[in-house]
Amino acid sequence: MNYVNYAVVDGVACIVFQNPPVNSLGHGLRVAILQALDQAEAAPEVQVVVMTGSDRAFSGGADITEFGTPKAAWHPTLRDVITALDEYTKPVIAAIDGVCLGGGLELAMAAHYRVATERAMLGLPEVKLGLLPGGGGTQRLPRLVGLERGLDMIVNGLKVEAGKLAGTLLVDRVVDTPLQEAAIAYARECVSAGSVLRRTRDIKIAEPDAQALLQVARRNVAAASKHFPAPSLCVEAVAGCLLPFDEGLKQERVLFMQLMNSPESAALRHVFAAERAALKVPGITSATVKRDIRRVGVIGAGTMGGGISMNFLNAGIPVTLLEAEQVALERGVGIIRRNYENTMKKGRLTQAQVDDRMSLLSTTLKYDDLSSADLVIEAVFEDMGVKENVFRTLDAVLKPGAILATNTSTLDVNTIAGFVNRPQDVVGLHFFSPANVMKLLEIVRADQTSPEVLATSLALAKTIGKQPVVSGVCDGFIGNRMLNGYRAAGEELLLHGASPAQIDHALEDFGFAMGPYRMGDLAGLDIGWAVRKRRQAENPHLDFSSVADRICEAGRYGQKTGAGWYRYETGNRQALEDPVVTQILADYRKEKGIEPRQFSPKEIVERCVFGLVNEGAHILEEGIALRASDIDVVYLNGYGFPLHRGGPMHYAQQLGLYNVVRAMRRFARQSDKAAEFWQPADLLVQCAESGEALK
Ligand code: T1G
Repeated sequence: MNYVNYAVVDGVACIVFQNPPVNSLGHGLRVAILQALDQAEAAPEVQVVVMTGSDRAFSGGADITEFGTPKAAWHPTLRDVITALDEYTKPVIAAIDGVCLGGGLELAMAAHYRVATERAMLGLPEVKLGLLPGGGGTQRLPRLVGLERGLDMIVNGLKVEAGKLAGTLLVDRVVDTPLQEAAIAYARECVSAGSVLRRTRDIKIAEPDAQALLQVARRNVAAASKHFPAPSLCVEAVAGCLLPFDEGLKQERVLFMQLMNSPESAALRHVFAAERAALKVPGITSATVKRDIRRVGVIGAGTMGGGISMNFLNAGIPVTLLEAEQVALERGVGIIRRNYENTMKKGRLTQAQVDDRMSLLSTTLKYDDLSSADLVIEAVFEDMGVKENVFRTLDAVLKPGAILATNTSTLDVNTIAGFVNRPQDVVGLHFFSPANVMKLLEIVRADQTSPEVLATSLALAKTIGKQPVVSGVCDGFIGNRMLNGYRAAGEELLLHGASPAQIDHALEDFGFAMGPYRMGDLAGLDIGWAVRKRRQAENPHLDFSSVADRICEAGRYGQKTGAGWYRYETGNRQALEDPVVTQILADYRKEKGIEPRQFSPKEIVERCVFGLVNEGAHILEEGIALRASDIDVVYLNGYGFPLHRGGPMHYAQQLGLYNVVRAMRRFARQSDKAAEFWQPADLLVQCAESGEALK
């Protein structure tokens, strides 16, 4: 593969990177760049060099897929190429369009001058991968944009438009496209002006109050980055700017390697790859036809219907919202408007934007008004009879090729598809409440869902800013089904002696934003109670009883009733431990003949997380999820699993599946009725014994 295109035009050597899609600086491209630089330096006719990429990317940085493999250290490393630029004897200009990130910007900063298009995006986002710029970025960026701005960009991983960097030494000139022509013209100017080789490393940090700036940064960053070491180490690396340049580089290198080997960076790099892998679905290729979604219908103007509608209005897609009664429609539209106005009050929307979005919303009581919709999503009551009515009516009025989507979270999408004469156009689009905020979108592929409908749903997810994960059909799809495993593990802990507060504290220290019992009190315990009662009625031979029933039977539904697993003082949402609950649990254990015991926070976390992991392994075995990392994407984006842990399946593999299986077998020995609950999934046992990773 030709990683660069090299050409000399009137004394200007042009090196164009050719490593699509984003010119990531893998070994092949690094070799090619260095060879081209050497060739230009040795050519007497070359007076100046221009380096550039594509209009999409100067470079997206070091090749993330090389991390953790020998390739990352193959020479020439990125640092070798940058050192060569430092020692270069002819002017080098970096011509930037598209993204110029991470190692890509570090490469550009080692050039003597930089020109960029207005729209180019420059930044050092390594901190978002749990890293810090490891190619001299912590030493060069502050020299080019100033210490304070450099710190801010590095610690926060900011991407900044080149237009906003004009006037700094980072962007010597903002030019129009075609970029290469402008860059060559600029190069010629440099030559005729006899421009010096302005080496970034020779620029001095000018801020007299540098130490004070760093001290403030240390305090602010430490307070804001509880589970992540990278931001603080970014500050320490930048502090190296006050040392001689090569000393600063050495310090940067030590800190970079420390982060590269950290579990937090492994987790963040896993998530970066996982969120992109989730878009890859067998049978769907770039050739799969995607339908245009220009008009959307939403049925049900309740909380979910309103939130779902907002996603499309935000993307500029008109929505027709349908309800059975006018009063419900007006209430739903009012909620949507109030949501926008609240966002406007926070300064994140202008009045004009609110008006534009509301102007795209129309309402109706008649299904016929949906006949021109390209996609209709129902968010009506979770009852199969109601869904049947809706789908049979939609089947009668929608145009051929329209997509019929259900937002159901518990019902069988294959059954729903069976109500219509076009099951190939039926798909589940499971949004998470609040639907206009939560990023996760479970796309439920029913048996007859066509590849076109699936490909269209995946593309639509990206259009409305959602993170899609494709799920097969089962009770609870991926996320809610795993939640059952998590809850069952918690229930067993309560039964055997743990308190709601002990469980919540252990899981919140692990990194969950909220433990399951504070969460239950917030969401309302009566919702789960109703589902258990429905399931018990549908399956009398099974036991859906829960200690939570006793809490609900006492009229304790959570914050909404002032008491649930905890008690709440009027006007205060602080969860306070309640002796009434302690007594309910003690009575329940006595009834069950269970002698309560102590549980350490470590065992609480293991039981709840391994309960998740085991259910996840079953989901993988059954082909409901396409890959283990999809399960992580679901749990990180929809259920608050701590990001620095990388997701339940990644975390389990970091611990060692052998150790996970061994712990589960210990729990099974200690358990009674739930012994089958702790039976490790076959897939887990296979991987534990073979040492293979979950795929
Ligand atoms: N390395 C390898 N592959 C990359 C990549 C990278 N840096 N960036 C993107 N890709 C792949 C991505 O996986 C996907 O692959 C395809 O390109 C399109 O990406 C030493 C150590 C650049 C803004 O953190 O933020 O430099 O799915 O779907 O929405 O200091 O990708 O097609 O197979 O995201 O247009 C620092 C990470 C690295 C930038 C493009 N750089 N990338 O967004 O497309 S560490 C980053 C992004 C580093 C040095 C350090 C985005 C993007 P596939 P995409 P996009």
